[in-house]
Amino acid sequence: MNMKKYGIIAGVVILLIGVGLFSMNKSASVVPNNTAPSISPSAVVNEPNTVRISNYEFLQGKITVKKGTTVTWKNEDIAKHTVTVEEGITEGPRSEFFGKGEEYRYTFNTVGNYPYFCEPHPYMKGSVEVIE
Ligand SMILES: [Cu+2]
Repeated sequence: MNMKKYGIIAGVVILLIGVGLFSMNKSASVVPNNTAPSISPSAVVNEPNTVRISNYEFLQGKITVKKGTTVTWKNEDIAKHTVTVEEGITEGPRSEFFGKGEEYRYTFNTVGNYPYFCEPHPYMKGSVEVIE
């Protein structure tokens, strides 16, 4: 190798380092500077003994209430849902289909655990634990 070749190689290496540093700077400047607070779902204030149904989910999936408490399920989805107690449990919530903005209420008068699901979407599950 002669000195000219070394010079070209050195030039290419310097060029590559330069490109590398440039792209590093570029990616660093892409860091979002938008720090405006976004409203997270948990920021929504929940009424007591209320289960919100949103995005095919019982948001307060497990709740514990005292005997005699009326629980309200609020559907915020466009899809219609039900609140249906698991098979084999004689008491418990058994709603009709209810749609967006509609509610279903059930009063729990017996101590126990009440797992429930949504009839058209059985993967939607929740439970109410009723204590003395
Ligand atoms: Cu459903």
